[in-house]
Amino acid sequence: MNAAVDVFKSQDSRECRLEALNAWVAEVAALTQPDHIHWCDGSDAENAALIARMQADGTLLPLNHETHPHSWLHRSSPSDVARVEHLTFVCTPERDDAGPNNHWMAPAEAHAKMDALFAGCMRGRTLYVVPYCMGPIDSPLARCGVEITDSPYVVANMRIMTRMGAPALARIEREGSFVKGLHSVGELDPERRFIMHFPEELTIKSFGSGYGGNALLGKKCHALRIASHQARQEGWLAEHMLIVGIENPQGQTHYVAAAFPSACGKTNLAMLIPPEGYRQAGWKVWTVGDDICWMRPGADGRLYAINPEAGFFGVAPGTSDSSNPNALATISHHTIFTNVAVTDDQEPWWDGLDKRTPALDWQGRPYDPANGPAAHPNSRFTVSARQCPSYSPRAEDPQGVPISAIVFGGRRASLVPLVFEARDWTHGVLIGAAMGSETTAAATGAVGVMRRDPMAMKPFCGYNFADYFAHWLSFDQAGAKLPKIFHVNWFRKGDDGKFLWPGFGENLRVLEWMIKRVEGQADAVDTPIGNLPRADDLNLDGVSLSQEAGAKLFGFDPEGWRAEVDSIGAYLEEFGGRMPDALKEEQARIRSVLT
Ligand code: GTP
Ligand code: SPV
Ligand code: MN
Repeated sequence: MNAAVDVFKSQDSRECRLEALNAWVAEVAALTQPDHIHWCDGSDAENAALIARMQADGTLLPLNHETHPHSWLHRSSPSDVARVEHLTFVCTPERDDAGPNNHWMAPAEAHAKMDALFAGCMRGRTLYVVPYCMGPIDSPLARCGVEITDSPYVVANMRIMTRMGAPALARIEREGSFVKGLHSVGELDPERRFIMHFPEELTIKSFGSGYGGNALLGKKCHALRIASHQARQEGWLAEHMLIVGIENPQGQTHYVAAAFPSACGKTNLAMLIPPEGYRQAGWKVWTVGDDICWMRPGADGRLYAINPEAGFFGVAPGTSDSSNPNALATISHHTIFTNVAVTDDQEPWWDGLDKRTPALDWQGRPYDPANGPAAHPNSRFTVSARQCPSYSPRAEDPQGVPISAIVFGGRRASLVPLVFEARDWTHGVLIGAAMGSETTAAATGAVGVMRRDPMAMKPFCGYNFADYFAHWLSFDQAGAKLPKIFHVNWFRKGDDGKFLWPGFGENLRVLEWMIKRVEGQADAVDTPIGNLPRADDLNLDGVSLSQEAGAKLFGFDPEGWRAEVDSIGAYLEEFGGRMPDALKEEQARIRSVLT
């Protein structure tokens, strides 16, 4: 512990070469009144000292070091276990610029509210200055930020999730600009909790939560809400998408970016293990990213994508040797687990992992099924992407990877078939804009309620969705070689309430069809909602589907779709005159051929 204290105290007075950053740190310190200020360099020694500090005060609990070396359990406050969309605001000067898709507050009012919460909140605490880079440190697509936080847990997670420390600070000093994120756990009081974004000021203020997307400000706050605003100004896209490389037996790799809402299968698809027959034939799958994708057109007209993150903050429940062996291998060491259960020999455990019964639940109580699931449904692991066995050799390519296909998808128990293809870019943007999905435990609130979640960005778009759709449409220019756009639904259910499609590794069968469509080698049927495969356009060798399943997964129900397309039309209308005509016309065109 003494060593830990020394590491922190020795850096109390350190500053950087960028006056704007020194001035901001000084201003925040004057407001929050910390006992110490520590500039994070990201070193191993610093991390070891932080972990020692957190072990000493119980923030991190040791796990079984034989089965899970260098891994820890963190139990968050039971009222702080997910993103809080109702407390998340986009504070643009004009309300309409945030759009009906965001909660809005006037910037001056929001600053005053937040600064009142921050006043004196770090007394008795250390203020950590966390410089980070989103994206490979030498990538022109990467962008930097600095998070000020009083949570060592946040620092430890940011070190895994971003390129954190000295190299990021050096880039910030060189570039002179950075996104400012101010965070305090406060008292973890849900009544005194707000996540505020000021896109014009490239500023984030987050108070009262220590959890995931509320607190690791590089992730959803910077890399999506602020970055989507920057991307619109600068001509690129910041998306809630995984990036995966699919290598065919001929050794060609196509990269696919896929937007699914929170807890709808991004991490799983990014780490997919091919079914046995595919493995034998030579198919390989390469993980580039599992949650966020930044893309922009390259000189050849294609979209090039980077993963701005360096780690995975993945959903634990359901992760098993059969569903996602790559994830399980990734998290076998050097992992922080949050809100999982533990077995009697201190191994982390969650529902769906295996047949064992845990000793303690996520709150540290003796496990009792009457209290609900042992691990919180939104319990997570934080782990470096480099530990993933399928981590792509191109994952850190500063120029990014070329995207061949964009996939949208959600949890739709009924109506929506397994896969269909957009006719063209505008149709694809409409398909993304019309995405619907049942809500999950990744955010507080009711679970299983169908809502529109365009491009999986409902909680994350930092500006008016109507302008966002217009921005998407603007990529369709002369010379552009845009990816094909598809929609998938792994979550269609039968009359018995069970999933009809086996999912997980078997999803490669659907990806293969997409890639063949991109290459012009697979057939589809032209329907009003897009191009649908027949069951025999997919390789289904070794999959047994009932007749009901086949009919629902590959069928198209005109009556159901008429109602759906009407509902999409009504949704577009909610944005009034700002909604691009091209999308409204596309909706009307589809509706007209559905009669
Ligand atoms: P966030 O990190 O919240 O953005 O989530 P995510 O989109 O990465 O979701 P993830 O891959 O962690 O999956 C969430 C849940 O969906 C887990 O319980 C998975 O087991 C389940 N899931 C993922 N893929 C499939 C699939 O193909 N079929 C079915 N039935 N379930 C799936
Ligand atoms: C999500 O909710 O989409 C996540 C987890 O990836 S969080 O970091 O909390 O946003
Ligand atoms: Mn996510």
